[in-house]
Amino acid sequence: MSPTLYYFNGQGRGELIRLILTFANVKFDDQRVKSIKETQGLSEKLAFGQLPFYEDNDVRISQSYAIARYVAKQHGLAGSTDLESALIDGVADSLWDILSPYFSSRDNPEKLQKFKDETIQKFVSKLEELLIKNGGQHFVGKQYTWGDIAIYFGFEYLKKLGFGEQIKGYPTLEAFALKFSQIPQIAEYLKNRPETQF
Ligand SMILES: N[C@@H](CCC(=O)N[C@@H](CS)C(=O)NCC(=O)O)C(=O)O
Repeated sequence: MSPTLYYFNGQGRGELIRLILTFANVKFDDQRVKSIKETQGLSEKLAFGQLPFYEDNDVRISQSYAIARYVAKQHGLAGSTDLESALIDGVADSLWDILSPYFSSRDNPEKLQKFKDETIQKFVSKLEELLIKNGGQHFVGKQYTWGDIAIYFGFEYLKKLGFGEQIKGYPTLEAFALKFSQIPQIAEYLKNRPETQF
């Protein structure tokens, strides 16, 4: 049986996992649930009562980064040395250093302005620098890793959340994102991905 990823009908904490599985050409059941409670048998399986949740036969994993790292490791996308893996983790962690401040400030106009004017620039300019320093194609090493996929997701997600203007002027990141989106299995996935609210 193919693995199943349970998440809500949105990108949020689930999309990075969907992209890693897609990049690795893994057929998976993309279960987009309306509610945890209303999905029969789901809530008893969740270690922390939250989604995303990944199930592959008797393997059950909660927490988005635990799932992402697990599937990335299975498909050779998590580095080939301990140091490379740590550097990839660092890149991937920066994704939620950008996104968490958005989710905690979106209902507070003053904080949201700070997010727009400072937080985005701070991280995105560093990511542009890091990418250039490593040759412009990948954040760590010479091939795609889940760190690259995390930043691709974050860069595009910021546009979806309405911050397209704030991430203009980073040509290396823009070219990197475009190239990733044109990988055949990713292009196919993006073409068929449902339009969602978040
Ligand atoms: N640290 C967790 C956070 C998971 C999380 O916040 N999940 C939210 C959706 S994005 C959820 O399941 N909310 C429903 C609930 O808490 O009942 C992860 O990365 O997986």
